[in-house]
Amino acid sequence: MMLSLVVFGLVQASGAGGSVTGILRGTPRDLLETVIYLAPIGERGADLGSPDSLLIDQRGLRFWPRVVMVPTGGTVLFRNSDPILHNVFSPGVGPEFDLGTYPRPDFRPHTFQTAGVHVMLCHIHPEMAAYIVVVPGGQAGAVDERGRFRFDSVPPGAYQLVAWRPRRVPIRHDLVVAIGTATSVELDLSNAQRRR
Ligand SMILES: [Cu+2]
Repeated sequence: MMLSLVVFGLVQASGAGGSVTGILRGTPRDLLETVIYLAPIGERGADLGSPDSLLIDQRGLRFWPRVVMVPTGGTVLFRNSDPILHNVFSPGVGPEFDLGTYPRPDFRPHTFQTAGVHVMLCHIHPEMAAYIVVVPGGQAGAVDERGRFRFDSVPPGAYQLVAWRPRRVPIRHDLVVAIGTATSVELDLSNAQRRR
């Protein structure tokens, strides 16, 4: 099973900054479902430019990957790779939408303008679910199979580091980045409370 969690990478504009590295402690299942991101506190974040689009596959009656993060304005392509029909719809954080029902190998895009956690579902298979975490002005990080993550060339400023996963209260950690600083953070996912 692929354990790389976040397939979205943001290319920072060149310039001096600091780095934030760390490790998430948790079970393999915890790590598989977690996205981590840096959200600027207060002032609007640096302009991230137009993000590349990102793919979520419907395969084996599952959305894959199940959790992804995009900045505001990011586009996700939803592809059907199963030999049966699937549908894609969101009951809505912000506008509700329905991309319709379509066969393999079709795909349809959706651009996410509203920050928040968007739940994606299939009308045909109620057990299918994916989560799109839309963050304004944020930086997405990738978590490897041992829980390590890294953000480089982070512009100076105050940030909140957030580890998010479905059905849990997000773990948040405030930090300040200055030019040339290297910040290291350890977050314990087992402390995250269940959310009803
Ligand atoms: Cu389906």
